[in-house]
Amino acid sequence: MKSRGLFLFLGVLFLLSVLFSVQAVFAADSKAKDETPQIIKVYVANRLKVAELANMGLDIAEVRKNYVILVVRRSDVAEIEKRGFKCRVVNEDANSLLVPYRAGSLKKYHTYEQVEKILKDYAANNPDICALEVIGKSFEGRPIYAINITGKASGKDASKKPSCLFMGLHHSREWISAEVPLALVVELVEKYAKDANIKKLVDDHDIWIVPVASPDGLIYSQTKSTMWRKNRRLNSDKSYGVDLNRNYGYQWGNVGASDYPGSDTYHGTKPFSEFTSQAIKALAEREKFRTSVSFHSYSELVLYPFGYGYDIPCPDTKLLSELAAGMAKFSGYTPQNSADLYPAMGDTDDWLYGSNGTLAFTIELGSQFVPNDAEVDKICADNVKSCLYLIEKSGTVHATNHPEFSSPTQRAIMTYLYDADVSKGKDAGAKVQLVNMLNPANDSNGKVFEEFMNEVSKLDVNAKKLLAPVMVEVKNIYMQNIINKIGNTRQVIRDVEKIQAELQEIE
Ligand code: 0X9
Ligand code: ZN
Repeated sequence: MKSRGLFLFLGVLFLLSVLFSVQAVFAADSKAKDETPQIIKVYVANRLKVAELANMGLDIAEVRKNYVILVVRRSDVAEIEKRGFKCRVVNEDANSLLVPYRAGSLKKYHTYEQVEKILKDYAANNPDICALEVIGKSFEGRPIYAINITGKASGKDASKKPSCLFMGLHHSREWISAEVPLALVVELVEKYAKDANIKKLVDDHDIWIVPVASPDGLIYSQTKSTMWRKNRRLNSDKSYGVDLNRNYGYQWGNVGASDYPGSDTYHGTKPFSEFTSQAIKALAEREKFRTSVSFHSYSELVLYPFGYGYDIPCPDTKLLSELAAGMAKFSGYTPQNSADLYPAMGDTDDWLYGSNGTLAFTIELGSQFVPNDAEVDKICADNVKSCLYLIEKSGTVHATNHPEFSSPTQRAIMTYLYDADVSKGKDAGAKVQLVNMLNPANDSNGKVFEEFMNEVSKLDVNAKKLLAPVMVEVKNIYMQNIINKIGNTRQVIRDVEKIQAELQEIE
């Protein structure tokens, strides 16, 4: 009797455990389905609707006149519909789009290891014009390579030549974005000895090329999850990845970017939290690039800054749009302002341009994330021509705020004016920086003050109004110095009078 009871008990236990595990399998299955990236079409009436989607932290692949294409999880669809958008699923399993790669087609695409070997071979075989540098390591510890191509034979000092930067693969699934910079390396090195035009471009410019900014991302997309966008950082909530094109430090924030680690546009814990953006930052601050291109896919666009908000005032808009149009001629792409695609904070170009005076562009290659083999050569050839055009232009044009053509004071004023105008001074950093520069404790001979007042005198009344709080603060510091008998009192009084005169003019 006792043993029958025991059997019954064990039997029930067994049945229960089977039931639970079946349920667990179903739960895991539907969770996996929820996580499967889908491609959806969402209808939009105007650009504010596009911005609304971007602000939800969604991954926008394509923007058309009255609809956008998004890569989303199933759970996102309900959220989008709740806000009144009309959605249509285009593809239930976006990863299936790239199945051909595993099946052996898409042979045109290089793996990270192949890119690494090509760069090493070129550097080893062409030491007169190539040098390979490891500019950083990825989260999983892989080298991030930059190849520097410049003709040392010409005898010119490379540090004085106009420098240009070309980058690929900030986003994992955008494989074509590594192919174009790689094709540029091949073009420059292979034709150096045969083509007088190429020789001149290489001799006269300091060219830097980073074909794979996110090695872990490329490997993960090619071997595990083809639609993966972000890098492979393990976030604190156990989710993976930071969107590298939201992690740069000029106007870093949550417009068109997300605070939520699971989002496809997660901007990271702070500006430059990622090894890739840190590596590009260090390289850019050292090399002071005049021009740059960051390749992405897709949409056949040549984008130019600013991208963090609509209609941001920018002193170089005309030059940027002319250069974008010049590049686009070779590919038939559309030149346009970045934010007009959708506003997004923390991209590579805004930082390169805003903080470094680099005329920075994003080229969205092709008309799908991974174009077919048959399209690759033409995309590369056309866009290599755009790069050659930009390299040539780098010697003759420059951004207003490029460090070789502007002083720290001019740049601090410019940064402050943008900030005061756009974020209405919410971010006090630029103001603190400017006031500090003008503080006699840091400006003992008054040179910064002199230059500052000279710049102020050239500005229009609106800009002067924006600068008034800085002038008032500096005036107060000077008054304190007079009271405390710090510095040359007569000179300080004269300076206070100068500020007073400007302030009166504004009133
Ligand atoms: O969203 C991005 O990072 C880029 N597009 S992609 O489909 N390759 O992801 C475009 C960034 C353009 N910059 C801004 N809109 N600020
Ligand atoms: Zn991209």
